[in-house]
Amino acid sequence: MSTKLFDLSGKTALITGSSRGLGRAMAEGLAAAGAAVVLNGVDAQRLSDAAAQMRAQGYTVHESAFDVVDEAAVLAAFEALDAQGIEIDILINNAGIQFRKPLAELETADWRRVVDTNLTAAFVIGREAGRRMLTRKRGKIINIGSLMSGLGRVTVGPYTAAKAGIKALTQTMTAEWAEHGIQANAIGPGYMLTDMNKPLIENETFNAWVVGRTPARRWGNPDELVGTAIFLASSASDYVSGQIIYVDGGMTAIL
Ligand code: GCO
Repeated sequence: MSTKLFDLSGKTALITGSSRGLGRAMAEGLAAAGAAVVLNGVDAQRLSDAAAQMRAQGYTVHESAFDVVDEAAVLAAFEALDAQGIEIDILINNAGIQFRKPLAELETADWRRVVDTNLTAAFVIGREAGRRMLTRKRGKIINIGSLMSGLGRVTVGPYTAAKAGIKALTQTMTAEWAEHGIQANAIGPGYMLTDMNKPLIENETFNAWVVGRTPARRWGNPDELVGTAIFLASSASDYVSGQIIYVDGGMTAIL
């Protein structure tokens, strides 16, 4: 019984921003659990390389190269999936960027770029996937939030506003779609060893702060999100909606 609960065989998952980092780790994890995956990224070559590596592991992998902030490209990508008969059962809204600057120095254009990429895109892609899931009366949506979905930090204002919005968008998806068989939840990764965080990891003072502030006394590895992603993508979570699960070494649990 237990293993079947987490079996994703016969399901197809679209993971945005999945040619590297957290998205790639989750794509590998869902594929290992039996899902076919649709990889997404803006860099077609990097996407193709990632797809080839995953196919070499025996996984079923489709590629969909589009920039998540380009609404026309998103619509075209979903129409292409429709035309290929590829139904998205699981959506992971993972793609995101970071831009660190104090609010008083921040240009509005930079604010908009981060919010558009990290929040508005999750709405647009969530709407397109959700419309199709509603016709089938089933679907799983996993929005990737952050520690910043509930906590603030200096210099990451637009990222924080967007990730707090991700938590709220997840709750609205739940309010409107749970009765139609769609479960929408969020994952809040802690400080993970990713390219986006490279400047922080290499900063001795920041690194010491993360290690001291995190009960687990270490940064997280991207593959440590996989278990939570499989849980939220599988029938094991059919009565879980609108939640955010922090995978953060305990950081949000303590002062
Ligand atoms: C930062 C980091 C964080 C982490 C992550 C934490 O500058 O503080 O980029 O935002 O990346 O989002 O959940």
